Amino acid sequence: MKRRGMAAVLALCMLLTGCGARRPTEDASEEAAQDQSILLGFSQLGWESAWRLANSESIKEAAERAGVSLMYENAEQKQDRQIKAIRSFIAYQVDVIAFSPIVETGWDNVLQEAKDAGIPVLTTDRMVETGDESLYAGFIGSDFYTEGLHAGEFLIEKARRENLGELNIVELSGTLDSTPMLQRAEGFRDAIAGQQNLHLIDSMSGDFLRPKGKECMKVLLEKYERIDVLYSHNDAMTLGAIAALEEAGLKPGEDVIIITVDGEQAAIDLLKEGKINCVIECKPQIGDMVMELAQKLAAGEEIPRCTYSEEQVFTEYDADLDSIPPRGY
Ligand code: GZL
Ligand code: ZN
Repeated sequence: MKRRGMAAVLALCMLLTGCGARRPTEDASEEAAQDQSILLGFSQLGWESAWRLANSESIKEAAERAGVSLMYENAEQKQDRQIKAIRSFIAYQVDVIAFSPIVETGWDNVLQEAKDAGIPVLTTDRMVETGDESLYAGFIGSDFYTEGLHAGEFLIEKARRENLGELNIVELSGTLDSTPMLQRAEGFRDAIAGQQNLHLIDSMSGDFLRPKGKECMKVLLEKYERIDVLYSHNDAMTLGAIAALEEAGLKPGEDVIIITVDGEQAAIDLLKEGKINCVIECKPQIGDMVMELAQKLAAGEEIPRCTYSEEQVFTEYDADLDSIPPRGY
């Protein structure tokens, strides 16, 4: 394993001063064990939703389980703080860097610095847009485009089953320029493209935040005579939007069809109550896969360019909604 800067200096001091006299047998095995464990620098983008909190917990618990030493930084929704965190990981000479990029662009310089320092980088949950694919080793997370497709497919299915006519659709999108926002938008639009009766009349960004989801829904309700469908990029914004709908005297799930992504417990509960019509699962618990891939990278092994989570869709037409196990987030 690569010696870290500070750790190496400390070890040298101990050797020179003789302090921390080493008990050869015990320490040797500890030393060996220590050498097996890698040091992973992880930059988390923030704490904007229950999904994110569960994702953070998954990373920390998985590191514990895998015996991976974790340097964990939460950037609290600021890209420049993620860049600073990555720079500190480089200075500390971690074995691997993993991060969840809040937006897709603006990473080339710091990723080039990691590459120059010989530290492999894993993107988790969200992707980076870069002209130089060698700047990161691989991605682990969800296939957001397919999530968007599934949202559109559900709406087409519902319109067909219930013989619905013209439908006005509004979209609450996630953080602009983030992979889930870009791909959930594209997948949905591709799915409904050929349907003459489905009209996407507006899209506003609620930045994946519950209060902004409510604000945007209020604006949309004032702006349009009739809204038949809400497609929301995450459950946090959906919960805010439902509050706005009910304050306006509308019945979510009936007056307005609601399709949402993430699969938080709160959304599943509202699906059972008939206030949401479709919940597209997006798995936050990817920690174990992150650790497995990080250990491979630390050992100099290749990893797949893309590792996608297996995800499902829950709809009002499912026979056994009550059998959905607790979501854990
Ligand atoms: C998706 C993740 C998104 C969630 C939101 O993988 O990046 O960010 O859908 C979260 O809840 O804010
Ligand atoms: Zn599909």
